[in-house]
Amino acid sequence: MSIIESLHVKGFWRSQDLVEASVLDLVRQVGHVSREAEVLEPRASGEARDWSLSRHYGLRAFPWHTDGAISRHPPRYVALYARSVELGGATTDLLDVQARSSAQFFETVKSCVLRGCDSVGRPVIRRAYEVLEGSPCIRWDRRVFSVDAPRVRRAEDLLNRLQASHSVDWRDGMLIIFDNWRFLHRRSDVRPDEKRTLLRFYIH
Ligand SMILES: O=C(O)CCC(=O)C(=O)O
Ligand SMILES: [Fe+2]
Repeated sequence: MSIIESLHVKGFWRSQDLVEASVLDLVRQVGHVSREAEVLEPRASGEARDWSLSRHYGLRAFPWHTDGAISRHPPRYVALYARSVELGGATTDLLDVQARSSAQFFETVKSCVLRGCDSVGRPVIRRAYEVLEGSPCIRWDRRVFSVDAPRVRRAEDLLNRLQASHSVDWRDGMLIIFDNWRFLHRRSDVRPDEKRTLLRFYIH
């Protein structure tokens, strides 16, 4: 199955033993890459960029979220490449909202309205589910959006009971690409001395 077919059918594609120089070409087969790769490294919250997940969670686990959840048009695909990782280090989990086991969560999310604030404190309201360009798109990020509304809290409770659809044990040279409109993802906690450098591309 080609990368595109795999992403359309399974929403997920992975490969390994790739040299970094080959990654951009692969990622560009999927769509438009909007900016340079971001370098993701674990940081204690006091040392992290504003608005990053590390700023909020530091080395602790990042809970289930989608990337760019606050944006009107979140990136369709996210590619993560392991530039340099330690074996047995933090994992990245993925959750397919279209999986049968996610059905109750997905149904609940469909009617959730998310209220939060952008990076300069302006109020933002977004639907947790909408159809964009003919495809279902979910948004979730409780760092940005409050979980006070009963329906949102219920969705969060259901979410926290679900098992990951995939768990990525990183090795140098691994690349994963996933549909950020269909999958939530999370990171486990990171040891304080753990070296872990991933590259991230947003694909539209
Ligand atoms: O480091 C990871 O495994 C994922 C990081 C992530 O999801 C993020 O920074 O948005
Ligand atoms: Fe993320």
